[in-house]
Amino acid sequence: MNLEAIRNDFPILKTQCAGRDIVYFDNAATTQKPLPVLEAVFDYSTHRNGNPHRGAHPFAIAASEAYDGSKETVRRFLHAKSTREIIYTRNTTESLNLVARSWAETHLGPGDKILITIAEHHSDLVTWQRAARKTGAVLDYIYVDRETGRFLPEDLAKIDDPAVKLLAFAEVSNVLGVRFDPKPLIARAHAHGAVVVLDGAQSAPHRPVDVQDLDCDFFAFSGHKMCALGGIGVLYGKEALLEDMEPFLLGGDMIDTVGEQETSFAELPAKFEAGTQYVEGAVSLEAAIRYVEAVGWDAIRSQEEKLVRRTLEGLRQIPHIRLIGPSDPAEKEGLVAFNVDDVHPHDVAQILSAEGICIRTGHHCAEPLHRYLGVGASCRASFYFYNTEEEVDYFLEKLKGVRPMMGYDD
Ligand code: 7TS
Repeated sequence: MNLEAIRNDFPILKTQCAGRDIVYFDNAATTQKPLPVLEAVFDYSTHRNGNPHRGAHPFAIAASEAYDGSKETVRRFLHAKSTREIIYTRNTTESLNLVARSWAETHLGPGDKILITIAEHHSDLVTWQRAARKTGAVLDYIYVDRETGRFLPEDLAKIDDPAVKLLAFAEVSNVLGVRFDPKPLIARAHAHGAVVVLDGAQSAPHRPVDVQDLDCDFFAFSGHKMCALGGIGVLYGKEALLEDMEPFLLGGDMIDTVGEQETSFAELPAKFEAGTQYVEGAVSLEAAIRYVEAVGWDAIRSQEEKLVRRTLEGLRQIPHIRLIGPSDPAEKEGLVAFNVDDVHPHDVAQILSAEGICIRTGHHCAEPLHRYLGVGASCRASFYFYNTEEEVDYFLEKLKGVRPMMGYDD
């Protein structure tokens, strides 16, 4: 991997801050966009912009081709059977809401259980709370070991309960950094016919996905976390399930025929894509997938592993650092959350920000997990393939200065 050439594709990384190139370690929140992605959108907007699936003029046709063509790239990226199974949404959150509204709220009832984990992002948690409340189903949790971040084995047995009709979890936790191998859990849930929803927000940008091999029923991810523009996300769903679901949004482009009282819906995937589609987002996602694939999954993985290893080794040598989740680099996927004793995470972030380092603080939309771990908030450094070991060293050096700056002398 030619890191210098890659970084040249991301002009934003050259932003000057505190006398140097900015250090962007907030990639789990959103990644930066490379020139080929921005150029693809510019090219579409300057030469081909139209409203897809409407009209016979050249721009409407070009827009339809751009939109539908990008779906084929996403299908290939996910290894889905058909583009009928690929629905564009705004982001992971909307994808999960679609499943909650259009599947869970119409297929579950009293006596049923929804099983999620304590490590979920709010978008994979609050959604199921409402589905449970509306249907009378019970929402239950798989808890994690506070040291290793791994699911408690005794809680995994909950999956085998035939009352569990829906299992939802994130493949990679945005706080613990742990990857939960989804395949065995999916097989276990399928043994009694439960539907499995995978939140791929933190996994799809970093490792190849094969929804057929995983055999998950739904898979959600966000384009903006993998170099695409904000506002484009994906929901993959097995065709038979999607066929059996009511659309979540109603309006133009998702209909077959409309009468005064009754409407029949369009075929998949249009049934779930009401209104004028976000073609610019679709174009950006296609370009982003091509970009990330050209960098290569092995290169991405090895760069992120290097960065995580160096960070964890460095943190170990700084007194008063408390890691969130496992400390073994082999157990971490591209992000490290931590706290500095006696210093509020917001102060840590502000001190680092003044040095040109962007990290995230707060509960990272995982409030129940933070409460379970007994911490109010945490700091998080999250990496992507364009980050460097030099940036990690700079971050560690500045982090060392945080407690002294707050008046502690050890
Ligand atoms: N699921 C996980 C595991 C996430 O990390 C996030 C976003 C989402 C779902 C929601 O994604 P969205 O694109 O719909 O917002 N996580 C974060 C984060 O960790 N910091 O900012 C957003």
